[in-house]
Amino acid sequence: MVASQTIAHKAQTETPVDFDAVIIGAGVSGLYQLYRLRELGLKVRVFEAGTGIGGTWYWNRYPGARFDSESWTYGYSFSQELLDEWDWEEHFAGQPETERYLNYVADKFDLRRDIQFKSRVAAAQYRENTRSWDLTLEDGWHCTARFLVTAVGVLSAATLPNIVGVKSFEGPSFHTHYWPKEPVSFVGKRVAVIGTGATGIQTITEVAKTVGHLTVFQRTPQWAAPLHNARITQEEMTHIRANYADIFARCQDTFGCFIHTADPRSALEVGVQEREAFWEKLYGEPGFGIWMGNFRDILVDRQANRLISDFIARKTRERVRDPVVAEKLIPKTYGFGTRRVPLESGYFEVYNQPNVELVDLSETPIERITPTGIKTSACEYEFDMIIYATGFDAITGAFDRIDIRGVDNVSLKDKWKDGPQTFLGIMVDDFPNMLMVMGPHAGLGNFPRAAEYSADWVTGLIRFARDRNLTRIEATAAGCAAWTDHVIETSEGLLFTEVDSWMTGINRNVEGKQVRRIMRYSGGHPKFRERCEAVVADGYQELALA
Ligand code: N01
Repeated sequence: MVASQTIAHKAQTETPVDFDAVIIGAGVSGLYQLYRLRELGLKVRVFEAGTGIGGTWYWNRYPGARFDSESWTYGYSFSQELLDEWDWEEHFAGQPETERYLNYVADKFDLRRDIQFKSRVAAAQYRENTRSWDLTLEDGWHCTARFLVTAVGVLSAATLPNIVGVKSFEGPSFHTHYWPKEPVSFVGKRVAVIGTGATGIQTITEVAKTVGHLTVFQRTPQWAAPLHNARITQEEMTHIRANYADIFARCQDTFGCFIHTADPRSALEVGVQEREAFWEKLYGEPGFGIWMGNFRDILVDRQANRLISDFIARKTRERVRDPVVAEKLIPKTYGFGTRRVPLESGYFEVYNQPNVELVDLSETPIERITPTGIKTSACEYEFDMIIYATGFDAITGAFDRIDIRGVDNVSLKDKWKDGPQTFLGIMVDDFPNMLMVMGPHAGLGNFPRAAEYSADWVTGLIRFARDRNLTRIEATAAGCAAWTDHVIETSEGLLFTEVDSWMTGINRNVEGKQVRRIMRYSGGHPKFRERCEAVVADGYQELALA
């Protein structure tokens, strides 16, 4: 009986598939995943909604877009040749430079020939009889693949605000994520920006340089700190290149794969003068040191968090001339670092400009968007342009937008309606042969560092299956439950879990995303890798393989 079942199944799995693997997304993780799976000799197709390479760095071409990770920690580490060839221009590269870099990578490794652009995946259905996935694109195009690898990004499902009349404005309006490729001029224009997250802060700072008049609509202020970007000199690049091995090794050792390591001291155990001097130093240094390289307890201990919050508040007050405006810009409902800290380049000084106005929506909420502008509870504003920097349906949003169905037609969106359940953030029970690169419950941080690891792990598993003629890989329900519990456990005691933000799954513009959920692994990347390696060392026995 068992033998004949096996033979019958073999025949079914011999039904030809169009591709060994389909990857959704040609961003940082999708490109690298393609490179790796091709190395295995697999027939791979990448579906990409955009017309070009880059994912995040293809779409987010809004003014001022740049990353907050040091460029030289952000590039791929897998190819010595690539490291030798590519010179970063800035310590924190802007969107054009990063997009150029990813295009360079795609060309160097001849990746484009397996990428199908303008191809948004609308549905993916697992077929048990063939142990494969049926993929349908938005335009109805259809194909089959043994493995479905999602590389859809963490912040890729942009959301407009759920404000009445949002479509009624008659002038140009843009969501920052869908910024046009053509230059947009703000000169002499009355421009509104809604949203003051990391994107809003970058946009506002850049728009303010040339705008006629800028009005910023702020619902929640942000704790932001200086980026201190600079160009990279030839000598610096030579030094960076000589030290790449150390740089990447150091990133591997840190919690979020950044170059910054937490200081082992408690903020409460050092004297006031020493603490202030340390914070002054961090505030004056480039990058995320103030967040990731700070005393070990600022993100877990309320008193330590209060102290660093007071320090940053003082800095903000020093930089904003009008004390009333300064107070509006200082968060009062959550502490420093419990939301993702935006790094800024002159953001607070923007509010010293006579042509910039801050509207605090907690005092005067927006009632509607009108054909000519924005109406708050206090007055009606007229604008030539509205910019929505209103963020994303983060982490699970890009999955929700695809109708993904597994065994017995179970819908992934339904399965995750109360929060994601995964095994290692890579697999989900009931969804055999679906592998997620940087899915929910993966650790966040310096994205390419974590994505490279994730794609390597996925590649290892596919190689293992291929070498043993296994055609069905699935996480067990028990494995998913245990990992999900562990992810929740690792978040306990971290102050960020008490705060509404995209990191806790909140998006007030999206139905069903109003309740905080644990969306990411908070045990740090070294521990994450340790757990993943244990699964490999054990011959993947924790998975159901057939
Ligand atoms: O999105 P956000 P983002 N009415 O969700 C407001 C990464 N990133 O695109 O806070 C009025 O942070 C909303 O208000 P509130 C980075 O990880 C990286 O800015 O919900 N306002 C908030 O102010 C970042 O954290 C980099 O009360 C509304 C803003 O819109 C992540 O992307 C650069 C509203 C959304 O902020 C997301 O950042 C940029 C409404 N109806 C971004 N709806 C680099 O390193 C929303 N808001 C590179």
